[in-house]
Amino acid sequence: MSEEKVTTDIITLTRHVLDEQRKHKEASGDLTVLLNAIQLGCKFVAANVRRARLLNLIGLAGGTQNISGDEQKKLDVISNEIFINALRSSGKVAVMVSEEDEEAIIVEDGLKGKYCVVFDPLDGSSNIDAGVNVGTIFGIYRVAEGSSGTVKDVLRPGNEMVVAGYCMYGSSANMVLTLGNGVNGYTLDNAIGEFILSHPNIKVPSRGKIYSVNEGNTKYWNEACQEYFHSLKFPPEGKNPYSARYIGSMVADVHRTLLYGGIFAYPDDKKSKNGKLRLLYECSPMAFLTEQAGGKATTGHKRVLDVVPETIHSRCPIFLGSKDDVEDVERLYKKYS
Ligand code: AHM
Ligand code: MG
Repeated sequence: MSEEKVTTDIITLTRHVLDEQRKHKEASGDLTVLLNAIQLGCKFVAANVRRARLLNLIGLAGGTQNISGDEQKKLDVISNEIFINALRSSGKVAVMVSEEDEEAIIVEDGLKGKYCVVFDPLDGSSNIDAGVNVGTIFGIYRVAEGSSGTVKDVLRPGNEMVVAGYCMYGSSANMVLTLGNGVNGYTLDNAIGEFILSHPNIKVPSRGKIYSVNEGNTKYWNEACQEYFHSLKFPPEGKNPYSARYIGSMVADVHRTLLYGGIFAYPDDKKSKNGKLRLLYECSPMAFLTEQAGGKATTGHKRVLDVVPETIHSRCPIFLGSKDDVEDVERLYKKYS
C-alpha cells in the first residue's frame, strides 16, 4: 500500500517573513510580531465569516426569521474589534485607522510601538449574504522620525508604506503580501492554522483580457472612461473584445486581476469626483501590491501611490492592473484633460 507523502519542510508566512528580515541587518523583528498580530486577526475573521455563512444558510433553509441583516452588521463590528485588539496588544502599533472608525485610534503609552496600521477589516461585507468573497485590506507605515504617533503619521502617500496586503475569505483564506520586495500569496491551512506559501512571486501579466468595473455607472462616466471601456468592447478588426468580470468586492476583483491580468477600476465620475474607494486603506495598499507585482495603478491623472490623503477617509479614483492596460487609460485621460 502506498503511503501519502508528507511535506515536513513547509514555508509558513512567519518563516518567510523571518527569512526576509534576516536579509536586512537592521531588522529588529518588530515587523514579524506585527504581522503575526495581523495573521491572528485574519484567522479569527476567516472563522467568523465561515460561521456567519453557515448561520445564514440554516436561517434560510429553516424558513426562520432572516438573521442575515443583523449578522452582517455584527460581522463588520466583530472584525473591526478583532483587528484593533490584536494590533493594540502586539505592542508594535502607535496609530490605527479603520474604515469602521471615524477617528484615528492612538495607542496608549506603554503599549505604543513604532508602526501605524491602516485597514478595512471587512471590505465588501454587503456581499456576505450571497456567499461572495470578502476580505481585509491593510497597509503599514513606520511612525515618522521624532513623532510620538499622531494622525499626521498616516496622512502620507502610499509610496511611504512599508507593507501592504489583503486577506481574501473565500473557499479558503488567502493572504497576499508585499514588504516592498515583490508579492507573495499564502493560503491558510486550517488543519495546522498557518498561512503557507502557495503563490510565490506573483507577477501580473503585462496585458490582460478582462475588465472589471461597475458598468451601471456608465451614464456618469467622463469622456476618457467612456472611450476606454468602449474600446475594450469594440476593438479594431482582428482583435478580440475583453471579457467583463465584476464581483463588487474589491479584494476578490483585485485578486483575480493580479493573477490573470487585465484592469480593475473605480473611476471618478460626474456623481462622485473621487470615485468611491478610500485612499488610505483600500487604494494605496492595492496600488502598492499591484506595482510590486509589476503592474500599475493610476487615478487617470497620476500614480495612486503619489496621492497624499487629505483626511483619513478621503476617496480616490483608481485603475489598476496590467501595465499596458493601465497605460491605455492614462493616454485617454491625457487626451481629454
Ligand atoms: P465597502 O467598504 O462599503 O464594503 O465598499 C467597498 C466595496 C468594494 O469592495 C467594491 O470594489 C466596491 O465597494 C463596489 O462598489 P459598487 O457596489 O458601487 O460597485
Ligand atoms: Mg471598504
